Amino acid sequence: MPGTYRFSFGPWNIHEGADPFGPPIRPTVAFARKLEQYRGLGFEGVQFHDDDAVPDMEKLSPAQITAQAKEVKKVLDDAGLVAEFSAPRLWEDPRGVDGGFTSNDPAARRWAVERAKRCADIAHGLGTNFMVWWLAREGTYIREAKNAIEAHRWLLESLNEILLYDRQITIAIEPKPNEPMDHAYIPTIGHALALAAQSADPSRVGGLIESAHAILAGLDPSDEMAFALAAGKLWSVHLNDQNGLKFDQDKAFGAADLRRAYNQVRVLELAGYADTERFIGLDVKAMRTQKPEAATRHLANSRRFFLALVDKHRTLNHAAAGQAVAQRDYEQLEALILEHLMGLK
Ligand code: XUL
Ligand code: MN
Repeated sequence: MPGTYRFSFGPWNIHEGADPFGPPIRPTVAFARKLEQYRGLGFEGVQFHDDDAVPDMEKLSPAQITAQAKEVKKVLDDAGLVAEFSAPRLWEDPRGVDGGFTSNDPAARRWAVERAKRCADIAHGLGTNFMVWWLAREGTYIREAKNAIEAHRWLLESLNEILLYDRQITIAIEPKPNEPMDHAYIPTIGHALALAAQSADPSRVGGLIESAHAILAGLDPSDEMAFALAAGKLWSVHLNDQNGLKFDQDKAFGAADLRRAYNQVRVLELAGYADTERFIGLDVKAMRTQKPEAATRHLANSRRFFLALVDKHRTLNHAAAGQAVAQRDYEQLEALILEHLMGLK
């Protein structure tokens, strides 16, 4: 029996449509209302930033933070949902303006590590051991602003401090090469896994690959995934799509390049990812022009396109494909794939 996939998204994937040149164009949807929509859209996993779960966390004690996270867990249980991960949102706090873990200001670095500890507490309160680190502002607008050697060492020290603080927590690093910073540290999965290997407990540090982030680094997402999969380190994915080297678009999965999407599905199928219980996260955003009443369709559509491509992979004539590979007849292989994707045969 081929495995079945589990899907997740984050509350930020139902959003107001603001961009750097214009205000929100859709009303804010309350968190509780978002949760109500998960099951209907075909999702069971909820991705959290720490302050999605505990909005006032900066004003609360560690005990109060954990208590609030546990309350959210009850809401999830009642809705038949599970938390996939908690991620420290360092980039929206004034102290994280120049990065947290790699800030030149020692007070900001200390704050970032303490915040990540609370994020780990929140993960446990929500019922998961899993954290994701998207290193939003760990980098620079101009290279001369930081000593990058020192900054990478601070990043490793911060990672180690969290691993030692919490012996249960596992951390997936979500690499991205730019935006909001011009030059982001840890731009690819190779960088992320190198950092993992140097850490105090390499077995508890892995990666999350987002399609758009790989494309922004000029790389193919399926090969980035394969690199992590070969090392047993692909612990989640953020599938979406991206039209070339622009701002991070978070388009619906497959919307820009269907064959590139197919290859991401193929590599996950080859790895038996569906049997790992890990989630297929869809980090997709509705277009700004989308009216409020249909601003969740990008999520259901991305899931549907993913499953349609799974079906394409499973119904491919694998014998014919294998024969073409054996004969090094890649024209034949390519025709086979394209005809199958287009439904010609
Ligand atoms: C940013 C991004 C984030 C992370 C979670 O590009 O992808 O939403 O996935 O912090
Ligand atoms: Mn993401």
